[in-house]
Amino acid sequence: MSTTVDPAALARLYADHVRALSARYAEVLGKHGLDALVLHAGSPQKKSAFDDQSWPLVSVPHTKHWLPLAVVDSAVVIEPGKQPRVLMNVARDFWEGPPDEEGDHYWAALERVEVQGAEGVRACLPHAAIGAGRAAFVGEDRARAASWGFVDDKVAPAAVLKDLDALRTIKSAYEIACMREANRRAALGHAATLRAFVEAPASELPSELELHLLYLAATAQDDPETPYKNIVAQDAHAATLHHVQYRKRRMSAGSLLVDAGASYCGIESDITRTVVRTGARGSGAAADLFGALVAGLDRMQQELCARVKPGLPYEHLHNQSHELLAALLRELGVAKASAAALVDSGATRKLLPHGLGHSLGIQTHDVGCRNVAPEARNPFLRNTSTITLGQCFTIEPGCYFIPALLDELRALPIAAELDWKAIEALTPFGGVRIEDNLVVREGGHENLTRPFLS
Ligand SMILES: [Mn+2]
Repeated sequence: MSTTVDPAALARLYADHVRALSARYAEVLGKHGLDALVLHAGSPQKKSAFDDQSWPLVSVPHTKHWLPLAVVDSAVVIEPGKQPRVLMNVARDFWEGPPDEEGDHYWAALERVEVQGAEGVRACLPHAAIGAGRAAFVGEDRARAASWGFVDDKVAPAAVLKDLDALRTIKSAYEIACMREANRRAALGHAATLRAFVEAPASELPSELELHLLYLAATAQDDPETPYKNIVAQDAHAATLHHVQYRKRRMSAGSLLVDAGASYCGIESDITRTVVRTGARGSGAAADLFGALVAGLDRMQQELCARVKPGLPYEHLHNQSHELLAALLRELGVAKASAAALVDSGATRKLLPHGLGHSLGIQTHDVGCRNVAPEARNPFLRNTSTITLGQCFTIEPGCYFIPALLDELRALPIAAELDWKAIEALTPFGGVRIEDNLVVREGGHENLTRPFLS
């Protein structure tokens, strides 16, 4: 796929990224008495012990902090004072070819050494540091670590990993530029998919599978390359938060929820939009009510984004999302109880069971922002950090009609103050989620999604 990123600017940003990351790695190494870190790209994972197929390699995320390196038995070697070295495994048999590399801006800042297999990597490792117990292996293949000479307590030491995770919560200008491009690409997929669904005549509605394939085509991604399995859910399927079992047959399809992203240079986006067919294409008053819910959630999402600023605990924003949802339910006539009662009774949490969002970057659910447990009423919240300059995270409020949770809602005393006719009319549409990707700026934020997708 073509890119709008200027290659010269990207190379400059990348050089700065590597310089800053090298300094921060050097601090972590010093703290733990280490002279070197070996970041392993990964080993193939068998799909089943009973056949010979492996999953596509998902590289150990720590290598992606430097570069996307989805090449089996390659490694990045970090030694303070030396240029970071990529030991690139170029051994090939006649069954498989090399992966397609996007971008060549890496090689002005990193040293590239081509090696043959795991044995070739071993020959290039810092043996003195490994032998003296002053080097650690970062990866999940403990057998490979042993074969490279690492003793047990130098294989993925938890204290080192925790400090490396902390480095990932603040994004460099390079990572933000990549995330912006990942948002631009994902937006192409969302626009194509939502348009195909909303504009189709009733007799030619695309199926979930057709919409999933359309998204892949519009973003030029193969299914295993997407940051996470696309969620493409029509009607009641949208009440399954991670619906990935795409129906091949057409559904009656009043509503469509698409939660899907894209990657650029290993940095990911994660976007959700929900639409409903209304008016002449819709199914009457229920579709119109659901349309009002979608529009209300969209306003609410933008209000929450507007409140993002450094110093605010993310969990406060999460709690505010419940207050705003309660107000919206009252506005739509779905609830008569006070907003405070709807929140305090737990009613809003039956309709919005997941967290407001999560850190984003190398991984869709990136690490380092849940170092303390959330309040008991927010068990699934993945971000309990204090909002900090340079963090990237999602803001993704929703409202769902999940049969099992509606049963629990019906059992609460506050159920008498809900309009169950309206809830029953909305249930066949499944639910709504609206999700953007934000970077925290001085006094506020930059929305990386909205410039490309309303
Ligand atoms: Mn998300």
